[in-house]
Amino acid sequence: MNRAVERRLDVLKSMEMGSIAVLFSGDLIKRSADSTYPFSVNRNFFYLTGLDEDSLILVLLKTQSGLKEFLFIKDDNPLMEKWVGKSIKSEEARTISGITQVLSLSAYESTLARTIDRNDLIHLYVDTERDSLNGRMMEGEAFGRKIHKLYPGLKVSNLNHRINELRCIKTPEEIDAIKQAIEITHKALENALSKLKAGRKEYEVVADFNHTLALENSDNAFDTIAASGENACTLHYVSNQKTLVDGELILLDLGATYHHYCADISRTFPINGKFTDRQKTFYSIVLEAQQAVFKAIKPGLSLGELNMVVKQIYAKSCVEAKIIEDASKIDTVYYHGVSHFLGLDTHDVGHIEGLSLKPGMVITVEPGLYSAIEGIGVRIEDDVLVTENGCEILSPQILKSIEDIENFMNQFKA
Ligand SMILES: [Mn+2]
Repeated sequence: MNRAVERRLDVLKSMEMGSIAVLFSGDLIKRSADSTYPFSVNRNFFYLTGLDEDSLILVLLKTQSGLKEFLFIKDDNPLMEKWVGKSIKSEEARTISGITQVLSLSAYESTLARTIDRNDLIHLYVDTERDSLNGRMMEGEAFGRKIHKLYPGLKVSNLNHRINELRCIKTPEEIDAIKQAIEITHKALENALSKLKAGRKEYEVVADFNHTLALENSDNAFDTIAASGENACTLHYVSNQKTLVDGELILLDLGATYHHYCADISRTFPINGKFTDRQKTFYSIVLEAQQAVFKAIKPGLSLGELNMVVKQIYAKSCVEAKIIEDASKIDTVYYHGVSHFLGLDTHDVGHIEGLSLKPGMVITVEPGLYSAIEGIGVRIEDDVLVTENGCEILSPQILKSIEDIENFMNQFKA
């Protein structure tokens, strides 16, 4: 069965009897004059339909007479077709989503009003989330407020949590898509690395990475971080303006996408192709921490517990290497978590209170070590699938050992 069909059935099962859910793919957002920002589909909508187009609406209905699904798509517009091309047609939308009832957007408001009236509904579900109380309202929330005013008896609830729970566990197809994204990242990273040398700019490294992505018809999963020297101590450094200096390291945190699924990889390379002893010390400690986390991962653990594994290693190794004076100073050289979920979003859904690792979850493992005093920052990040007994590393092909990195870079030395 089409995965999107299964997912909608899961959502419908979780809905109360006498309820309707309305979800939006999202609109084109105006940038300036007649230009808009590139369209980015609402990931939950995409997850439930497989459709990637603006202005689509999904309606799920659960009543005593059964479960129903409707999809509303844009009306044919011959003039717009001449300018921007065709929008999705019913047959295609039906095939991709598995929704049989595909209707025209112009019928949406009347269909919705009639559906609410005729079925004596008591629940409306929307999909919305908030980062702050004053943040911009999502379409789902605005819609929920509007309908609640028109139908005060209708109780409005949020489906976001339920959909996010589903998204946490990846299907084999999703894992495969993440692997594809990782492979594109691998190729692009090696292209960038083959041209890495002192005197070039951080943004040129990004350009080399993006060149391969463009050839693979892929996008950046997030703004690439190309942080050389002390810039690596700024976790999300994305200005990428500095000239690369002989003897310094460059930290690259980057990822490609494949069918909206993201890769998220970090590597740290010596700009001249050879690590100094001190750089090797930093690198080896981070690698040791990463290996320890790989070994620790199993169902039932929390991301917080994985982070403790890193700190335990650092408490010993960083003091021995005199990176910090004592273990109480760890937070000055390591100030982020070791893992986040990965999927349709780079920082994927799953940060749900009390949620522990389960087979089928995909997470990053990315310990880092950043000494502003020494001007050295190292981060090593791979993507892993949580399995029944442990984990499978999804990015094993990406250069990582000191030896492999130096050998690879040596080939390109003039
Ligand atoms: Mn990451």
